[in-house]
Amino acid sequence: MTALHISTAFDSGAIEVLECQDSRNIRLRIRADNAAEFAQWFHFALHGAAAQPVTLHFENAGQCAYPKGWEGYRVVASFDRQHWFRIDTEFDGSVMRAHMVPSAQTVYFAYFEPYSWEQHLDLLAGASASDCVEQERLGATLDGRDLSLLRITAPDSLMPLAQRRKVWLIARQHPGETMAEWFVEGFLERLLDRTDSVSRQLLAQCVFHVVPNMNPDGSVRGNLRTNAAGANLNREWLSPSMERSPEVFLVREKMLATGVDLFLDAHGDEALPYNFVVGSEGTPGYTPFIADLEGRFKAAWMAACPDFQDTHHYGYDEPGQANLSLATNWVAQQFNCLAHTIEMPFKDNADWPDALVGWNGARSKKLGASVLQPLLAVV
Ligand code: GEM
Ligand code: ZN
Repeated sequence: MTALHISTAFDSGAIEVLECQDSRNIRLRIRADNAAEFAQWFHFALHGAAAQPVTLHFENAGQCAYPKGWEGYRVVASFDRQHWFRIDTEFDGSVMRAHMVPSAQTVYFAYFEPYSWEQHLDLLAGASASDCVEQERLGATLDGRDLSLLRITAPDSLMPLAQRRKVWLIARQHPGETMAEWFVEGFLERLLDRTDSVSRQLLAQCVFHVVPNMNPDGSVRGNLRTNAAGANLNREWLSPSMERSPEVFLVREKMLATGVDLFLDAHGDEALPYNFVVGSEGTPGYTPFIADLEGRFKAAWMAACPDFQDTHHYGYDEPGQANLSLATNWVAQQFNCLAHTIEMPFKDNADWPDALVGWNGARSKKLGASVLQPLLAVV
């Protein structure tokens, strides 16, 4: 019998091991972000447990950032790091326990299907092969990684560039919300599909600015919610700085240069098992025109994709009460445009559950591809 061992020495690897001798009693703690208190993300490999009954005890689950995120949640596992599935999991309010009998000596576990830095670089490189795409390095993150933007439009469209709608899509301000970058992968695959007439019309009428990963350092470090300096990027939009939040500083500067007609910010939600959006109803500049656009956008998305719904969501900010340090609110106020935060579930879509995988990367990709339809409805 080989000894059990847990490894985290890989992209977004994160867990604290208290005890790993008895496969039934593997005692773990979810560790906090490197420079902030948020704890929820985990990703690790277990070696040596083939054919043994494994129980993982996440002993501090009740003290994590979003304890309600563990209610009805199932841990994600994989043998080949390509196909991820859900395993039996229960949460007693304090400890979360997950059970499986691995069929192989090595098995990976994660909070959600990971999206690695190498996958990110491949996504940028693959998209850049299109003659509709220009890749632009906006600058460096605090750990020295490239912050990259894709500018996408039809080079041969008859519509003058100045008349085309400027559509911005950013994702993964919160690095543990990996579904956001899966969403962008699906969005780009469809947008660059020359056989898709929705895509061709959008590329003729719009200039897209896409940031697939707003938080490279937090992603690689295995943080849930913050960058290398401990900044929650979605609270930095009023006064970003190169010292604490260069990711927001650089993207905001680019937006001010290009202008914004429509903004989407892709996220994941720990507790609500649904796909939904958050609008900018609480901003001072909110108008009936924007409210009408929001309604048309959501109606068109529901018509295009049953995985999207507008019944279960965060509720609405009171008029004038929006926190303008959030991307969606700052952009809506600054550019008087349609702006939405998109939320996907860490759990599953309760309207259309999938017992084997729950919500996952492939379904996030499909949702990302489907958003082209409501974009066409409003641009
Ligand atoms: C959320 S956006 C929160 C918006 N809430 C309301 N009530 N307008 C955040 O940053 O907290 C996005 C996310 O993390 O998923
Ligand atoms: Zn988020």
